[in-house]
Amino acid sequence: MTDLAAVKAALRTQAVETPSWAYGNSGTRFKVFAQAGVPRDPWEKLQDAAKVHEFTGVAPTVALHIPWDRVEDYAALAKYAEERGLRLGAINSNTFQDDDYRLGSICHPDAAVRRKALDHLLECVDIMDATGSGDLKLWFADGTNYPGQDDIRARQDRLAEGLAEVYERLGEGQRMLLEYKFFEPAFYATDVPDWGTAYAHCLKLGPKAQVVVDTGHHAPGTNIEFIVATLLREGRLGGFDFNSRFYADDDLMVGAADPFQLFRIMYEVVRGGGFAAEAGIAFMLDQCHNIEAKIPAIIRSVMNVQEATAKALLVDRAALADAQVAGDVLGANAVLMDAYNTDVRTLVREVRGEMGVDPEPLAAYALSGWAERIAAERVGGQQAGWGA
Ligand code: PSV
Ligand code: MN
Ligand code: MN
Repeated sequence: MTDLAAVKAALRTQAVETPSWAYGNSGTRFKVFAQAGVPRDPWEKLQDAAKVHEFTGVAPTVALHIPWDRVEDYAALAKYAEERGLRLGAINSNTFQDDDYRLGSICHPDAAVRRKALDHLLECVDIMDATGSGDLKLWFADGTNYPGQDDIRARQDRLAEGLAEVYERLGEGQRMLLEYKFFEPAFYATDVPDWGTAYAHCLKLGPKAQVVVDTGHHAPGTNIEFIVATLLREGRLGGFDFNSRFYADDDLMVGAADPFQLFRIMYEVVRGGGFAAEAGIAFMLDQCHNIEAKIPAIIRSVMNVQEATAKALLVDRAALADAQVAGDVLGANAVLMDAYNTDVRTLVREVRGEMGVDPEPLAAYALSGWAERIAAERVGGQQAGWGA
């Protein structure tokens, strides 16, 4: 039997980080459909993030992306967040948008370009100092399009050298979260294509270097929960970039394409002790809402993570262990499926009520008038920056 009070208590401690870029306009390389009321600057993104937190109760931090969220005074931005019940979360670097990065950033064959990229990463750590953020999130677009284009091994050496310099700069309570992605924008060889490569670099760097699992960055059929279990077991799972994919890096709402996969991932998190605050796992969204309304889509995503977590917490671990030890294949599978097939919507409504949050976040948001207000007040919304 699962202890329902304990499940609810755990759910009340949940924290999902929303990405600043999800609040802005985004699209594909074919078209960016501008929406009314989207934020015009990082301050307005925080206003919207505060609404997501207000109506869900479990989205207290916001990830920034530099330079998309560049401001004069980052301490002031952190204070602005605090005044709205938020904190600034991971600082995401951007070494992929300048012309200089055509052949890569910290793996580039030219030392001058590598220096430029590294200076940007170091600047991101300066920003972390000002905002109080604990995580530097690194995703590199580096790679090659053709066999022979550059030396695969030399690029790994440059990567290791660059990461080591950034690692050295990290202060007390700061971490480096290294993201991997199997392809795109490079199509022949990506320099950090998989968790093994990310893990190998992190292992060399030290304990402040951790792997981040973006759920959209794997080949079809990849068993992501196995990766999660393995990284957790090795003490190297730094966090998640949650989203859904049907084909490539779709960045659709988490839990939309495959809620069962999200449940399986969350089960391994719970199983591996990763849900406890002390584990320090960052549960971030990395999404773009191209055609749907942004704030409701982010609220829905947070709810999807919450529901998957509730189901994962509901797994009767003792019964599962008994069935596993007994070699009861069908019985063990049934225990897991029982939890997955449980309708947890009433449970999470109750949890919200206990937290002083409206049990129906989407309806409450719709009634709040915020969407109408920002549509009237904000003219000329900002593009997320990541338009493709
Ligand atoms: C690009 O693939 C990407 O989607 C990565 O997942 C990053 O986390 C994100 O952009 C923001 O830089
Ligand atoms: Mn990501
Ligand atoms: Mn991505």
